[in-house]
Amino acid sequence: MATQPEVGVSDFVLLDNLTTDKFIENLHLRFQHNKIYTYIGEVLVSVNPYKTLDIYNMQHMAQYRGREMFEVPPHVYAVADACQRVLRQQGRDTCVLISGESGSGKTEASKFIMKYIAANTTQLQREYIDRVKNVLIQSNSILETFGNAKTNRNDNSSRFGKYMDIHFDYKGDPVGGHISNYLLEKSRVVGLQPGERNFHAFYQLLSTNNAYTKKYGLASSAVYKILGSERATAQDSKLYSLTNSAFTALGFQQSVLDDIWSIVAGVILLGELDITETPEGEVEVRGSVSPCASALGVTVEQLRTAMGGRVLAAGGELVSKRHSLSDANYTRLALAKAAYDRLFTWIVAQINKAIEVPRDTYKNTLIGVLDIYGFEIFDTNSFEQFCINYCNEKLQQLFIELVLKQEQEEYAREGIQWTPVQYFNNRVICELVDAPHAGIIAIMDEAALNPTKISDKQLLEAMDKRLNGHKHYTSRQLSPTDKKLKHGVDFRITHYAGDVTYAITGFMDKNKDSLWQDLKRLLHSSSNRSLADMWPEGGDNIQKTSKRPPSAATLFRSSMAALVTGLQSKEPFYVRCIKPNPHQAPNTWDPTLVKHQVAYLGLVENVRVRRAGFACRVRYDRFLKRYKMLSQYTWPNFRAGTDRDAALVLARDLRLQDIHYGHTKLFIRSAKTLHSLEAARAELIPSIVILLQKLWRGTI
Ligand code: AOV
Ligand code: MG
Repeated sequence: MATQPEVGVSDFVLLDNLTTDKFIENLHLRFQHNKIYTYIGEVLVSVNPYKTLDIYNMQHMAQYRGREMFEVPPHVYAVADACQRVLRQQGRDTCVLISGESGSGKTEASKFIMKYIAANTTQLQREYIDRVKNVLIQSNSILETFGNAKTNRNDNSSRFGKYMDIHFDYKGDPVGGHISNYLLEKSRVVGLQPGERNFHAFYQLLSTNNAYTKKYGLASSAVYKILGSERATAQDSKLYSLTNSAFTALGFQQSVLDDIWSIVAGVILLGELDITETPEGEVEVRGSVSPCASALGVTVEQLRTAMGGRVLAAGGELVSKRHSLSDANYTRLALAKAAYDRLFTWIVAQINKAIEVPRDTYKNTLIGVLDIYGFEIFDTNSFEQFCINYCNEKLQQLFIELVLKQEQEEYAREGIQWTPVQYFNNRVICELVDAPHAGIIAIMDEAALNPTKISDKQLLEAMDKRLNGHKHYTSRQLSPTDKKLKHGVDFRITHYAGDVTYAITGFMDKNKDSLWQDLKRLLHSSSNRSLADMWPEGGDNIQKTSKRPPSAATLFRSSMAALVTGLQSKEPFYVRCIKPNPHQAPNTWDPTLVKHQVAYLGLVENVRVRRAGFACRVRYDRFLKRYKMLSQYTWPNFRAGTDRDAALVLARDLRLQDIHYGHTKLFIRSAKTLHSLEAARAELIPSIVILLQKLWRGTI
């Protein structure tokens, strides 16, 4: 592999006359030759091939083991190896940030990274390490079953955000991990866009005749409302058994599996409940009441009561309130969404129990892999897309801060000659969404707290008033001539990755995200032990006045802030994924689509910063400590000046090329120079050791 001729340049830094067109030309040329990976320094650009390439087997893995990134052709394995090397050699936490729009290959990249890490362990395998490796890999298939769905952009689209920490022991072997999940798109449970599917789990359950379909009277050939027009496929049936074996491998008991699949069946059946109104104005629940109640582990009576009305605690008294027909239907769907959403989070928690290790058993080093839903523009964009796209803004902001901004600031601080590279900083868009008291989330929360019920339309009016004049926000009220926006319904955010029009309908409700206490009590009372366990607050005293929980957007904002803080403390590696065409087709290149992504990901700016940048920067004292033995002028000590003077003498003696001297640090332009220094050091060290031993023994 390493001997194959290179196609184009394998690192964009080496491009002559850098322009966006030249950049894309190189990317395209390589794509045509199935070279889907190219570097910008240590940043990996990856183009989704939409076909199986023979570049991921064990031999390929072996080629990357312990090799510097520039020694071998670009590959996602090289990134994984670099991560592990930083961790092993420097004892530093690392993370891989994978970004790109929906369908660009993020989840696949994250899986290759995990696969590589799991395979790349030391020789002496211990049983529990094998178990951890297995769990890391297997957990993916469970998460995808319950958290992925077919969308119009991607047949296996992640509908949740995932950040996985893998913990390592002192030998650098994985000993455990932790998964954090972010905001599952639960509205999908009860509402699909045309051509899309619900979560894979539903179809997998229906794809075979199994104990659950039999028990709850479900049939693969039947049409179920929440599943849209899609049916289970042969692939679903294959995946159903894979999911179950993954559960078993993770140590889930059969009784827990029964609980899980029963909840999935219960959610399907909630979709089938037929709620009507009697001539007396009472709500009547018909249809699949009995199997639905059975699947959720409650009685028919309990289910009917929960749909028919609710009990409120008002001024110390309990008051019953009957539901209207629309309230009852709202309740039914809210219950389905909440039950599924909790199920997902609970499964993640159980997986974590299976892989978590006490802190004192690992060396406190870890690799984090972030695979989050990509930037989305659908025909209709709602609250979920708003959160997903905000999340992508935050990640882009992190990239800008760490790759584009800090690098340039450091050159300025160190007095290095430098022509600043212009780039678009999306901070202004992050603030449009999350600024305290002024951003969209704050305005939504204020509306949610208002004692009188605020409608979606009123929320939009409040946003228009407060955000009037913001360069990245508009609505029909603010731009009356913009016919693409529906008056009183739509608003548009000019995201870093493009304009997205959001329909305000449902924002208030989805943000409040409240579930009536009755429903929590219902689920907590379930004979399905796992389901009851998922809803501990259902056991609270109804009289207890609990504080209103934070809104969905506020929770999401806080979890994003915590995520970003966690990532900032680690040594980051980046994978920037590109989608070559919108049809999920192999060998197809859509120049406009690619150009758009290259532009918004800031890849050309990235090359400019990198090109003017340096492979290595190191404090003078550290540089000397490591390399002073390479020159007679600095070994064993340099007494004729400062550390900076010493470094200068050392670099001249070794004839190092393209070294720049900052105020406190030395900058080495090329990775090759760094490598040659390391090689020379490695060669000298044995003779120095012998020398020192002789000195100790007094033989010289
Ligand atoms: P995403 O994670 O970026 O989208 P995926 O990783 O799910 O995208 O990739 C989408 C599909 O592209 C996969 O199901 C594969 O069929 C194909 N694919 C991606 N990478 C490769 C590869 N390296 N080799 C072969 N096929 C690949 V989303 O989750 O929608 O943002 O929310
Ligand atoms: Mg994904």
